[in-house]
Amino acid sequence: MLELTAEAFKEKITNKLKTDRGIEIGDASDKDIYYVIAAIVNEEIMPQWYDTQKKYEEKNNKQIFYLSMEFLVGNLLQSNLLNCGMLDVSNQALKELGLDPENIYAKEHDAALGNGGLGRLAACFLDSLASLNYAGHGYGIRYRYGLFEQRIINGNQVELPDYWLKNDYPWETKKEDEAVCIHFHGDVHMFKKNDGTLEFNYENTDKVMAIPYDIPIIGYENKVINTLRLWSAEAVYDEQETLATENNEFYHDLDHKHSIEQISGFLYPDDSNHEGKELRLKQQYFLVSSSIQHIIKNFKKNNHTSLRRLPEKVVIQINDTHPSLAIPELMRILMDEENFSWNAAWEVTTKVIAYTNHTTLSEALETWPKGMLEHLLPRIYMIIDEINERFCKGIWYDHEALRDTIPSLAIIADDQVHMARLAIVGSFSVNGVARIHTEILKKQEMKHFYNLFPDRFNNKTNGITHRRWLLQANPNLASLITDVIGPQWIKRPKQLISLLKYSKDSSLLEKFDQVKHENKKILANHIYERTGILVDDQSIFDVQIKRLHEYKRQLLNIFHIIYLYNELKVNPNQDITPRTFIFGAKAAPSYHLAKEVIKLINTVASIVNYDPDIRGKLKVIFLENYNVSLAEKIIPAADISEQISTASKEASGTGNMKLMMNGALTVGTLDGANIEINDLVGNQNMFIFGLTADEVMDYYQHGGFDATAIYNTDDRVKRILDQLNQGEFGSHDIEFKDIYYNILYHNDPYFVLKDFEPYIETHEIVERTYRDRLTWLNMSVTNIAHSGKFSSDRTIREYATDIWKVKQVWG
Ligand code: NBY
Repeated sequence: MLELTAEAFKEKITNKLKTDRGIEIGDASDKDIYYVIAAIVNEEIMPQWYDTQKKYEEKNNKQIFYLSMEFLVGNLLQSNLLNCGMLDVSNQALKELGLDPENIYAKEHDAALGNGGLGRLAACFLDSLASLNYAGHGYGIRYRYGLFEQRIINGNQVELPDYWLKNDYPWETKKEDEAVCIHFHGDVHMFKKNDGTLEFNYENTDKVMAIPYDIPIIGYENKVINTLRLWSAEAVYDEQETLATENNEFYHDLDHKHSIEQISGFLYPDDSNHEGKELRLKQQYFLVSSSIQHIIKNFKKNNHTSLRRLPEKVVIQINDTHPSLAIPELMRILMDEENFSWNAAWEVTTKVIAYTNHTTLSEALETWPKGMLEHLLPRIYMIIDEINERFCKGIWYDHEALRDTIPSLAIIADDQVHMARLAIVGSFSVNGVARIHTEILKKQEMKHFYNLFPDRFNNKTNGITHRRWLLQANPNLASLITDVIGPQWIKRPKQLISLLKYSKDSSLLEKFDQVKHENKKILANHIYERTGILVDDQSIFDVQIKRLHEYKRQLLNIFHIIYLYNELKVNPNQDITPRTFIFGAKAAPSYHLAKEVIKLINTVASIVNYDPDIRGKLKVIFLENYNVSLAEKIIPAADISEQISTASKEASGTGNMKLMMNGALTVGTLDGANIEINDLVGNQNMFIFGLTADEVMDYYQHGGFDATAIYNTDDRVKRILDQLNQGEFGSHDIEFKDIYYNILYHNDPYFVLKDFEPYIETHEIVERTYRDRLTWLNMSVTNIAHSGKFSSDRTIREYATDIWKVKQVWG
């Protein structure tokens, strides 16, 4: 396909418009063009998709199944074009047709089937798996509604449903023939068989069909096409006869159908606060049961041997505990359907399942009320109960020293089922997502488990696909890099390190500066189109884009802005480099304090942006509906990357990696992967401030610090908090009192005041450094040079070698 010319591509577009949509190019809308280009891609890859699957079957190597409740894939047309080698020709053809490629690609509705980092990580991993030609597939849920669309109305977040399937989604293929049946509720009967073993039957279950929709995952220029399989819930139709009966029953059936379809109805919009909602538990079991049934069916089709050999052919990585019912579900199938003994089933299960942990925040650790699980999934509950019993007995008899800790290790305790404990006990690998995070798991949160199973624990520092986040999102930077060091970095991102040789070459640094400036102009235009606000493209673009959470401390950022504003009001002639603060953040709909912070950012923006006294030196932009597509626009234009979580709280972060790779400099705490960025680039190439994780944990152990003392001694802090409390930033004086109270009366649980001073001081250094253009550009290029380590290709290779024990399939 590489030899396809723009001329030929144009011809394909015009022909397809006629044959697929019955129109001439002159009458085609951008959407029509979008659909025909997607069709051209599909035509190219469908045979490759088939060939890849055939090869996998022939080779019959071990395959990886990545189970995740979330895949935040975003837009696919552009990355699909890129990966199958047609992006340049498509861009050129569209331009020759007088069309703007950006506009065409933007016609796709982002698939937002995820909340944040965890979901986007899953999508980056799929891209790397295919690009490195590993036989690895994703299994998820085809939510009819993705993550809500955010509108800002009067400064407040308002949530709208994201009906992303409103128009045809060109990337999915429904595979009705491969549907499987899932059972909920019902009665479990136990029989003793002649050989003395037990048999379990279930009756009166509620049945739900899981229909798969497959999405191709295209490897980069290697003709490998893997699969993302998303399951959709449908009612089971043996109901033909009931449909003809009385009206009431008909409506009852419709109700029933509707409630079943709800299982894949929407994505839960919480990224950190586990809520024990039954529908979510149904979703989890729905994903797990349909995926495992399919995996086993496939194994049987390709291997005429015992399922005891499943671990030779299958590894299942569970993305957090959300799919941890995979453990009892695999046990159930092996024992109840395949006649395995408990021990034989356990042996297989614990060799197949591997678990990734993404958080140590206690409020995010999943537990389910035991009664709820027992009612919804009676047989699964029995199995968990037995896993628990055997596990606890094992500790009691084999680890006397740990007897006292049993209540904190038991899978079922306090009438709750603790999913992380289940996941650790039932898997062969437990990994954290950055070095510090894994160390905290081992030494603190999961230390007793670590003592029991030291070999299970390992670290896999996260990564991002450099194809989407550099090659596609920042084509000008990518081609400048290629001009300087050649194109090898695209397949071997670690080779970005060769840029270091040039990081002091001032004429080259100028070119990097020009690219950044071009990107800033593009973003400034976009901001103007979306908000009507003019931002100065010569100002420092200071960016914080991520979910809104107290621990991520957007509040610290806005306090800094208020501080700068207060200073400028006193001294409008202050000689500062103008700054544009850019935010993108969604808050969980029920997270009151997070929504207050969004309101505060927007309120401060509405004051600062229109205050003539400060002469445009500060601008605050909150871009609504932050999503993957918007990230692709903001990241290439960022000068500063705000990674300012309370140390120990951010497991890894991945936005930090994307921004670094695009030449932004990090202002950050020693948390998550910031530490590993710092190891590479050194203190002289980033702006580190604030408490360390050890200090934070020390404070927690000793009851925190005295927030009021800081309020009483630091005038800058006092002024800001009083402004909030006295309604200076609001039409009603109650507006920001909750933030005020949370800091002063709940003792500032995320250490905003404690880190305020070092943060302000660090930003003063940032500003001085920014003025020293060559130093700044040298730092920026140094960051890009070291960013290759954070390609998800490196991460996936590590998973493949250390956890999955799989090799690349060919090539
Ligand atoms: O996973 C994030 C971590 O906060 C971040 O530090 C890390 O880089 C990233 C990838 O490892 N966690 C995250 O995004 N979590 C969620 O989105 C999430 C979603 C749902 C639920 C919990 C967490 N839930 O309980 O429903």
